[in-house]
Amino acid sequence: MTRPAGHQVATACPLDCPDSCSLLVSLADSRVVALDGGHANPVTGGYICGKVRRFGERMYGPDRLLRPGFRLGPPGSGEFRWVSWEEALARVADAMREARDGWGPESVLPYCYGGSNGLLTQDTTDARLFRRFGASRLARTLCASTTGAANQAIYGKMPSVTYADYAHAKLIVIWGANPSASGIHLVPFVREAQRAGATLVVVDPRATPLARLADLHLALRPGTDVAVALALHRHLFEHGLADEGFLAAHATGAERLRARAREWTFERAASVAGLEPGAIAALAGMYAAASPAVIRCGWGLERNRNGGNAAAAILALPAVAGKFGVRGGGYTLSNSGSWGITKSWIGAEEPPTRVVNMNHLGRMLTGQADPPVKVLFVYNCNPLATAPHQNLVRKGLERDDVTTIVFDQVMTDTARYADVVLPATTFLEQYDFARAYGPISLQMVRPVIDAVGEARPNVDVFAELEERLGLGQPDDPKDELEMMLRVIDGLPDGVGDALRADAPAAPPFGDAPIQFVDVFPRTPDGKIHLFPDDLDRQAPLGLFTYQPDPATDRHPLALISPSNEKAISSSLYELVRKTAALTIHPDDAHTRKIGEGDTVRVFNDLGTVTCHAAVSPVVRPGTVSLPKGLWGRHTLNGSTANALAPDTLSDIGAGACFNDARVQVERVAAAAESEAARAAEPEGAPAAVRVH
Ligand SMILES: Nc1nc2c(c(=O)[nH]1)N[C@H]1C(S)=C(S)[C@@H](COP(=O)(O)OP(=O)(O)OC[C@H]3O[C@@H](n4cnc5c(=O)[nH]c(N)nc54)[C@H](O)[C@@H]3O)O[C@H]1N2
Ligand SMILES: Nc1nc2c(c(=O)[nH]1)N[C@H]1C(S)=C(S)[C@@H](COP(=O)(O)OP(=O)(O)OC[C@H]3O[C@@H](n4cnc5c(=O)[nH]c(N)nc54)[C@H](O)[C@@H]3O)O[C@H]1N2
Ligand code: SF4
Ligand SMILES: [Mo]
Repeated sequence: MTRPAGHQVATACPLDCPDSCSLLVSLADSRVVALDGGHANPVTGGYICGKVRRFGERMYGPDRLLRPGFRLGPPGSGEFRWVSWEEALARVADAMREARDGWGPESVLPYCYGGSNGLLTQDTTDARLFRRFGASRLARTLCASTTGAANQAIYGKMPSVTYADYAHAKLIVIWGANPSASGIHLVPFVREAQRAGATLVVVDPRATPLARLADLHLALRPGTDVAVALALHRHLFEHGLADEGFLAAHATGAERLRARAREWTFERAASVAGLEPGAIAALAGMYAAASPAVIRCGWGLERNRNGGNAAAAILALPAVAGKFGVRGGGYTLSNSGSWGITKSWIGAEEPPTRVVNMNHLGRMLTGQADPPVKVLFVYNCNPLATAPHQNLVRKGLERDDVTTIVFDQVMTDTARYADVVLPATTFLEQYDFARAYGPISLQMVRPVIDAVGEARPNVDVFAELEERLGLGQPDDPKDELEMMLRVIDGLPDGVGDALRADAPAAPPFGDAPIQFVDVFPRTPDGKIHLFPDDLDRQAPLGLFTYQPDPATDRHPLALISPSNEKAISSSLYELVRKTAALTIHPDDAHTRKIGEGDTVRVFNDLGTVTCHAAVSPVVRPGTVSLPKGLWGRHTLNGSTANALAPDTLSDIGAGACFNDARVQVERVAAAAESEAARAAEPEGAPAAVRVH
């Protein structure tokens, strides 16, 4: 491989991806010219994804925010007058003060999510500022709230099987996850297990790359996983295949789970899920027989009305079937909790202010909130592209009596609506800590170049705002470096020492724990809770229940919007220039006279997306798919899947329901005409920012 001249610097990738790769960044003339995989985190194995290889294009690209700005044109215009940080922060502080004086501090709503998943760029000086100010609190529910609630209640988020141990499994079930896009370093271990004779099962409405390599693919209807999982439980319990000894010693609630599973015969589950009963029976037989057997529980299955029950029923399987206690046996969900990090470094108590579910941003901005939102402070997030009910969010962002601040690295769809934009550094220009949530690894992220333009790190900007608002305290860490040291001091014993010595840090149980050998449930009594009362109370119909498919004659198709290999949520999608396509099964396309490449209208009562069609049996009939994280520029009408996604909440954990949309699809123009439409589009992005 030829490498560009110059030298390489080691760092790590803190983006919201489970893998947290070790990186080697090649520099020439103090500019990033290439990114590649390192070996410090062994799972990285010297290679990284294609999208982060392109990170330099994002850093130096035309969408990069270089200076603070005040919006000139109407909301959404993206026209800004560039100002100094002094002017910008003075205006932000004034807006926050005015909101507090007129409406109370809860009229300020901070809004942040996965932008940078590191430990420094979120929940440090930002949290300190908003807590001391008394702003509204945000329930971070766009992702993992549903699976997280189930995992917390059942296992206390026990650390789970890490990637390398998949090589030891005899049966691998990939359930509602697509690691070929969303966590690529798992795939080689799955392949290694297959080569050693392991059986692979994929449960997914789409024929993902791994589904195509699987021994069994259950292409179920979205939102029906709970039915399939309960049918597996029924089989285990009714045929003497449940590990009664293990359950008696380590679990509570098995009888109540068994009672709820009783009605879920293979036939009933199959009719709900749109599968053959024999396919579910085949999985049941394989799962009961194989050990080590591991389930990779993903996040695709959580984003619907039944997502919490689905996650709970799936997570309960290894307990009931007795799959723990061996290397390569058990389950994998997020491993971010492995470290037991308490974020003691925030240095301010959380006030008892109102909690806003981030899925309800549109409602908060357009409804009768009391107090109303007067300042919306968006950072680490691009809600116009990533929150549900996009049209309501857009309407909210159009309000002229709210000061919207967007602190980001690039001119996102959301930033175009901001009154004030603030330019943020990327992970190649700032310190951070990259905490993996697939593998168990924690690494230092170092600035490898100076900040581009006038971009500044989150830690510094929030600390300065705190000073301006008179909320600073003498021993506060005031900048990135001070905060970084405070974070290192606040990490569990030994972890900080390893990071200081520039060594990979591991928790006391190592980076490849065996469940029920090295790690145990972190519930108060150390047991598995198969039927937590709290979950039973939360779920509208109770725990281990199924709420029927909401499809109607008007909107008969289920729309899902999973992650794809080109972006991390909406981040890096700006580098993609093509119009997006809706994937639709040939049967559904045929009845609608839709051909490959046609322009189609995808719609429901919440919105409409106009884009191209990709006719393919990759999705099951009755299900259509659009990528998650698209920008307005990727469709023909500026709306994305999020315009069709309801802002209803999942059954458990009040999580997002992106995969619970029901839509109709119509042909608008044939492929030839849509070619013409494509040609008429400006090449690349619309001129995003006009400089004055
Ligand atoms: N339709 C649909 N929508 C979805 C999903 C889905 O499945 N379908 N999935 C959801 C999921 S899983 C998630 S996690 C969310 C993610 O949704 P978001 O949290 O909105 O994540 P991103 O789209 O990556 O946007 C993050 C933004 O933060 C900025 N950023 C990154 N680092 C920093 C930093 O250090 N400082 C500052 N100030 N800004 C920074 C980036 O430039 C980027 O614009 O999207 C959800 N949206
Ligand atoms: N390249 C890339 N990597 C990413 C991300 C990204 O956007 N791009 N996002 C990151 C983030 S924030 C997250 S949370 C993770 C998410 O990573 P994953 O867990 O892989 O989640 P998704 O990609 O949302 O969906 C995974 C699969 O679930 C399927 N699915 C949809 N609905 C259902 C259902 O009802 N049941 C079942 N069984 N399957 C269903 C989809 O078809 C898809 O193949 O990936 C992270 N990694
Ligand atoms: S996005 Fe994921 S796969 Fe890509 S470099 Fe970052 S951690 Fe690695
Ligand atoms: Mo996510």
